Amino acid sequence: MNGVILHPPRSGRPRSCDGFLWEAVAGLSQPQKMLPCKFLYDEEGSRLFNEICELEEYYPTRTESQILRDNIAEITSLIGSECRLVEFGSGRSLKTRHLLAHLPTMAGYIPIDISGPQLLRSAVQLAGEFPGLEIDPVEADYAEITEIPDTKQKPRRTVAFFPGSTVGNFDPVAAIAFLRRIAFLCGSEGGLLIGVDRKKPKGILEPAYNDRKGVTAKFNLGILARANRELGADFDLSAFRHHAPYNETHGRIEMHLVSQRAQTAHLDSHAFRFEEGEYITTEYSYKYTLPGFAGLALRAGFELVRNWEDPNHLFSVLCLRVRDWRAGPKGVSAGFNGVPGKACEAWR
Ligand code: AVI
Repeated sequence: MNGVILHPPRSGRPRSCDGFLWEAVAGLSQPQKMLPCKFLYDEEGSRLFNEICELEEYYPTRTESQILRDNIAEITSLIGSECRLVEFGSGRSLKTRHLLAHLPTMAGYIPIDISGPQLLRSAVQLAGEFPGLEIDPVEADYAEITEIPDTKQKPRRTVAFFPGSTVGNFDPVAAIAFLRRIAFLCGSEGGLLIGVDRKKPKGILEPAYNDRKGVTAKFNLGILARANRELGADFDLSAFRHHAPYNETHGRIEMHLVSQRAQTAHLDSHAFRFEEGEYITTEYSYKYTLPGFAGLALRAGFELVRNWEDPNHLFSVLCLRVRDWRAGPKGVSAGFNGVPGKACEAWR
């Protein structure tokens, strides 16, 4: 097959930014003030996150890429031919290139990302690099996706790709619900290739989220700048400081914005009072042991097929197989856009 098959980005609704105001108000009204991490990723936030991925202290990106490179033959043979590859939170699709270059034949590639401009740029670039590959980008909050576009060629199976340990940004209960959604969307014969950051000493974790150049700090403070710009809030950015400690009890990095003095910030008609030292939680990044994550995946309807890791056990790439897609995520099966399991039946 020759020629570029690039569809214009579809806009999957609802888009998370539609709810920024009420989610920010709801989050800041809780006893422990919080802002959902998805709002860190506007265009500037996505750019800063790309910069984070290249920092010396931030080991996950390069470690995962190396694992993919070192094991690409086995990984792609487990995925097999004629698959529809769906990437949740595709960003620049950098790691995906290893897969696309080695997968024998594919039904299509469906990148899903919340940042429209980045999604389009990256899809156009990929279309140039992989002529003949059907690319069907979806601009959406991947956590809320309820259907996957059909590809022209009927896929033998659907495989989800969820790299970067982004699953760690969900709390474990939400992670199970999200993986269930993936199992449901992929259907029987479906698979999941997922990157998972492993539990490790604080001495490695904390520098990764508190880098010397201050890029992560800028990324974190960006959520307040965005609230000021888009919602008319009046956060004083110089009066908040980035801090990201590892909480060993919960096995997670917590990104905080710590108020440097007693102050009040206004958003819409609401006033939010901060004491000195009080903080807003902007992100959790959970770390897992291998049995811990395999157990979580099992509860979501997946079974572990294979684990690849680096020699220092910093990071894992797991291949999982759908064993129960029927459970479905709460709230999706009833309102699914089409008949639940319709596509799956066709692959039997
Ligand atoms: C996107 N996600 C997997 C990153 C992480 O490591 O949790 C987000 C991040 N936040 C600060 N640095 C990186």
